[in-house]
Amino acid sequence: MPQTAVPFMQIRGGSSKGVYLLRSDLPREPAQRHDVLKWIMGAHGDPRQIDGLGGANPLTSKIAIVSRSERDDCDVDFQFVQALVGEDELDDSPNCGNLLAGVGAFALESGLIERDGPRAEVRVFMTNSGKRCDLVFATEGGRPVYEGDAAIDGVRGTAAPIICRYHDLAGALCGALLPTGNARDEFDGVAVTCVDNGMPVVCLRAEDFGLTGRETPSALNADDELKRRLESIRLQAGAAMGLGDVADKAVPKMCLVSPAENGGHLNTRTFIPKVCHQAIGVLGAVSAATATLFEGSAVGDLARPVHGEVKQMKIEHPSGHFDVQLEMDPDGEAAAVKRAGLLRTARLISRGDVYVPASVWDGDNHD
Ligand code: NQM
Repeated sequence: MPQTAVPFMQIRGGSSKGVYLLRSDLPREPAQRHDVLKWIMGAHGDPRQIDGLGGANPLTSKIAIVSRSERDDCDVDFQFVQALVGEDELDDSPNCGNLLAGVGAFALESGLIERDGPRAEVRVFMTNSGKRCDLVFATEGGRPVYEGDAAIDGVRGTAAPIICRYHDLAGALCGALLPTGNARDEFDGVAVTCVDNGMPVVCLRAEDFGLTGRETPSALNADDELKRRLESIRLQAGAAMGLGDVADKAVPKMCLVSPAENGGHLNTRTFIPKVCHQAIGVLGAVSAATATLFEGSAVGDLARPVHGEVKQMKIEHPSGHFDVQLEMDPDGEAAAVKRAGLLRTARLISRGDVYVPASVWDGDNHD
């Protein structure tokens, strides 16, 4: 039996890379779709993902599923799926602000939507979080412009800017900005602040683990005792955040915080959740910044204070810094962020067909 061809694009979205698919090109039935996605990525537990398109790292083992939105206030729906490296599992609970950056380009390139003029605004409904983000970027002849002068950490050179305007991030996955109900909790005797401002993140003090917070990701990845302690706290914090048993989930992320040293507001080393990020995730950065703003936060005193209703915060990470603009809600709970503005770039890398065995899917039963 011949294999089944599934059209795909591979796009660098922000500082991640993913396989972008139209929902209508995938099986309608969820269990079969799940199977097909695993085959597309080669995500059957092999950490090298040798039999698929996955890149053998959490940042390159990502999937975006896009469809036309039925909502009046959005143009397209975006579902993010993380193929867990080395595990025979997919996790569609978290969102990804990096892959999101490529969704507008994919929607135009695939003909899902059309835009005229020099600038497109694409309103994206993020199905993982039930929240909206508007992407604004340059276009020419109805296609995205990729070249430009915007630089983001974790990506060489420059590219055309994509402005990402997030709406209502608070409690995106856990239902509350402070999912445990507290600005500070303690697990295994370590003080933490658990926040969900677009991404569930547990913030800890690097010094509580005998670290400066400036260690390289490879040094931290080689520290088995640190990883064991973080995972023990993560399992307890995840349950306390209402996420249930998180052993096989990509959230919550674990963020070690220390004082900034390069003019920023705070310095971070983030585990996503078992491997240290070379930079920091987009929504992870928004949540980590927010964690420092609460009265009584476990990491508040490590951050340089910022004042005003619109807070520009510079989050340092292993390969540079990430600028977050937080527009605070003056009527909301302390540290409620009304809108977050972020700069990303994206680039179409390849497009074509990816093949799955016909015994897994014969190509029928799609929308
Ligand atoms: O936090 C890494 C990334 C991410 C996710 C991760 C992301 C986000 O760098 O919004 O972008 O936390 O797994 O792509």
